[in-house]
Amino acid sequence: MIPGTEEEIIFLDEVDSTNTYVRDRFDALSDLTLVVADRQTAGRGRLGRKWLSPSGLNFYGTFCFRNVRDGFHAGVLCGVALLRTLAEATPEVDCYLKWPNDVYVGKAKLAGLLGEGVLRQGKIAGIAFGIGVNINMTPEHFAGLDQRATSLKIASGRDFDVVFIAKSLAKSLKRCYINYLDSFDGIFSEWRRANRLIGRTIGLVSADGRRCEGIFRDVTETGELLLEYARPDGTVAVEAFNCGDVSIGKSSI
Ligand code: BT5
Repeated sequence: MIPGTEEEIIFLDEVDSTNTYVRDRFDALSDLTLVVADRQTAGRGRLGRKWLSPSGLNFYGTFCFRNVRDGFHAGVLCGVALLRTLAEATPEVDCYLKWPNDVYVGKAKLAGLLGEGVLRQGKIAGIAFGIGVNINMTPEHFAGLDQRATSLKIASGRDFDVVFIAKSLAKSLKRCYINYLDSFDGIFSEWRRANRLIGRTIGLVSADGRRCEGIFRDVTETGELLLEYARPDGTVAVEAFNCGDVSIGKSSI
């Protein structure tokens, strides 16, 4: 898609996963197309986890990226576009990014993002970047979930139009993308500032299952989390992690 033209959005009633839809039809989709579904029968998170995707309540959508540098850049674009959309729709709700790609309100998860590479002839041809935002869910919908979650409705006491949010997000993403074509720095700075846990004590479970607690020092320009922690011998280490699950320290938020 050429920046400046109308955003392309495909609305589906039901799909297994909008990420799968974009990956399967990648060759036929133009750049920055957004695929949105009313419900997903196999919505997924990272590492094979499930994403609750009931009908008529939430936003489930995936952007097709053909020309970004990598999944991290796509994540920065989607994270900033989503935060700008949320700030416009609900200025009273204080949202922030939790590394690598979640959106939180206080200590509860409002949205999750999932980027997946699309391979052609063994090479990454593009990125399918999925976003799930809890919009009109109520606390009963989260019963049984293994972590705290929230929705725009719970956080604000109001109902929202999911299609309106989808259209705003597509517009917002396009604006971010135009900035991105100019330079990555501005959009990266905005993304970094939104990572509110920087400077605070966090727990981290790394991809290989190691558990560390320490201070979240910063994010690098390639998306790694820099964690400062004490080794068993008392010396201090600063290590870069490129994936993992962050938990919020008791007094961090
Ligand atoms: C994520 O994974 O947070 C990425 C979620 C991406 C979902 C979108 S929806 C559109 C697109 N199509 C897909 O199939 N996926 C994407 P992760 O960090 O692994 O978090 C998953 C965990 O979040 C689960 O194990 C639950 O604990 C929790 N969870 C599941 N559903 C939730 C929901 N609706 N709201 C909040 N937390 C949820």
